[in-house]
Amino acid sequence: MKIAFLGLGIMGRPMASNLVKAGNEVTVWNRTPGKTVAGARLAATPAEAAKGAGVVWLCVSDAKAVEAILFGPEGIDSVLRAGMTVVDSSTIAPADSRRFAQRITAKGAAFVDAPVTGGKTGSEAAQLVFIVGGPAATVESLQPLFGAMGKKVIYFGETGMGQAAKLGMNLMAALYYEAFAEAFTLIRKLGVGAGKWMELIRASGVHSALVDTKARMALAGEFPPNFPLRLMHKDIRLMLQAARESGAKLPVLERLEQEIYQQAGAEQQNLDFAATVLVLEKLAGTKSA
Ligand code: NA7
Repeated sequence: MKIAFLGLGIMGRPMASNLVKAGNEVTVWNRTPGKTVAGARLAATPAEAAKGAGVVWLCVSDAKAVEAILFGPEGIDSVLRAGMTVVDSSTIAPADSRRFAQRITAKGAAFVDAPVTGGKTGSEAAQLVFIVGGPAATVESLQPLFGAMGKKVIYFGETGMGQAAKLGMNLMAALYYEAFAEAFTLIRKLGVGAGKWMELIRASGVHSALVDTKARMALAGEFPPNFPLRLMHKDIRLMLQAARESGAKLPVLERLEQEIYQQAGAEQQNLDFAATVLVLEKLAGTKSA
């Protein structure tokens, strides 16, 4: 299969690499030059990468980036043709996804929203979970490519529904981690040994894979980005926007955004979102390990 992969960030680069390893003919492009993928051809523009491809896969920061790649001066718009499929694995607002899909389908091409969960480690190990919306037959035709990059595909129906489901899941991740981070801050103030306390957490019903991974970061005081804080903040803004538009009330998330994410320093933006514990530690006058 001829595939164009656009966006070689933390998530995109290993995804493109796994498509190459599965035997696909892959052409890659990244806004900032210098990033490559072994076995893939490198293109100078999104349009050049997409020319002649059956599938164009995107994984970039936000809706502005997606829009630039699709419809900007060097965007794929000029080479779109009937039979082509555009898949977007960026996390953006469901409404933006639907807006982009309309313009792409007007040209006879198909659009699928397929945000992912699994972070850097999941992407590198081809263990991503794809959270998908779009035409069922098109989604079905993508199964071999999903299989090359991930372990599971969950289909949520029409365009934008993958994004909607992803926002709900990330909302839980943000709040769930915050529950850990506040408890962690408190027990350390109370003089409980954090390592010992984790023994209790792992033996109890509040244990989870997410807490386990992030707790290791908090205990070490090191936060290598599996999912960067700046991108979780972007997603929280998307959740709050979706809540306003749909009439949902998310009072705890609103406070998390204002009191934690807005307070994180510039030096924390590229760390994993587990670094939000540093904001709590600053407020409490404690310090990470
Ligand atoms: P990263 O590692 O921050 O990578 C972001 C990618 O998006 C990277 O390739 C950027 O190119 C690209 N980007 C950002 N803005 C633009 C614009 N305006 N035009 C073109 N390309 C752009 O993010 P992740 O890989 O962790 O995450 C990607 C998505 O998956 C995101 O939506 C997450 O929430 C989930 P650069 O190298 O900076 O030139």
